[in-house]
Amino acid sequence: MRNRFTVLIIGILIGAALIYFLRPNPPGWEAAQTGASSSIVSVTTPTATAPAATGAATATAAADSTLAAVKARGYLKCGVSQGLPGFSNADDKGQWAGIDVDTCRAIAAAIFGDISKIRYSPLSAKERFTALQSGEIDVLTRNTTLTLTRDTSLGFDFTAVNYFDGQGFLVKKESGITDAAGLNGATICLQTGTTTELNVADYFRTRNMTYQIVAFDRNDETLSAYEQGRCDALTTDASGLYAERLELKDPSAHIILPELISKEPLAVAVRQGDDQWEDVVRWSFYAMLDAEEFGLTSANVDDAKSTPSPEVRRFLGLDSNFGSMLGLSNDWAYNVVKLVGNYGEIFERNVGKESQLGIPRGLNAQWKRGGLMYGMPIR
Ligand SMILES: N[C@@H](CCC(=O)N[C@@H](CS)C(=O)NCC(=O)O)C(=O)O
Repeated sequence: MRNRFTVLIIGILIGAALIYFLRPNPPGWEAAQTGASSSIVSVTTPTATAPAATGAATATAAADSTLAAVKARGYLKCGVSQGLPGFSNADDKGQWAGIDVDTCRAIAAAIFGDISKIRYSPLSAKERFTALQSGEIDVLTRNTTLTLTRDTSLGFDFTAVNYFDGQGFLVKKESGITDAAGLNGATICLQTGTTTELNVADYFRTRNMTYQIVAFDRNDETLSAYEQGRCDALTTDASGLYAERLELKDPSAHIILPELISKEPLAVAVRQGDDQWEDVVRWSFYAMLDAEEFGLTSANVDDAKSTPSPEVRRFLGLDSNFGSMLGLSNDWAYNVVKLVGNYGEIFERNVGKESQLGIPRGLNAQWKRGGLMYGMPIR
């Protein structure tokens, strides 16, 4: 009887222990979970109200902030092309110019009030994405088309579209080809690592046209292959075709076909997960769009400081603290306009009527003039 009672007691104790240890949330589970999530929050979200963070976590948070890193380094690192007139191109003295270069300068103007504080990394189409992923550059301002795949699978976020484009074809006049239908059976030169190959495949297949691709890693190789007659047509963004044509021995011997076969919204990319940096990059560009809408230019922005217009005064940082909301000084937008100009200015001098490319504003006109350029409200 006593033995049976002892066995029963031991059995009850073992059962209770099993129930306790095998329950879904074992001891220490809650503490471990809380600890893990709070340390992630404190590392990636360095706000004044974040949960008590350790010194180490705070240091990591500061290092993770691209804006803090750029300020501490003293210059901005922009990824640009290896040479595409109108977008990013260096002259003999190594001076960069182009609409992408000015987009990069706008960010440096907003941060430092100084557009010399920039290092440019010339990147091929293939190299550009790893350069951004690895941290070699802070921002990619390199005629890069915003697509769902690039947005979701590369670890990037696209900020603003700085040029709305579409893909076209360049052919020799003597070929007698005057439209894309005339390309049936053609050999087409293009650059690898670009959106162009898939667009060509889609376009030709849906029209039951045959074609052959000749692809190169570098732009100069692609262009010389076209010039040497290794292909019947060169394809890329229409803006690129205007630029490439100028590099040929006799530009007037080549025509751009009328069809655009795709949408190529060229946008500025940053690494995903740094919202503050994304904001700085996006609003630096919007400042140029808003300036154009306000009629502010690099030449008149100083006079505008005496304007009674409340929205212009806020834009210039006279009666606002938008700069500190972005982690910048309150004259950030003034510096963008003063040192770089408004969007119309950068368009015309780089790719528009004041440039050799002579591209009309088209889709890149202000929304009030039938285009797609729409500055988000700075208020
Ligand atoms: N927008 C397209 C094409 C971009 C692209 O790389 N285009 C070539 C041909 S215009 C280029 O910029 N080459 C200049 C270079 O590689 O430096 C994309 O994002 O894939």
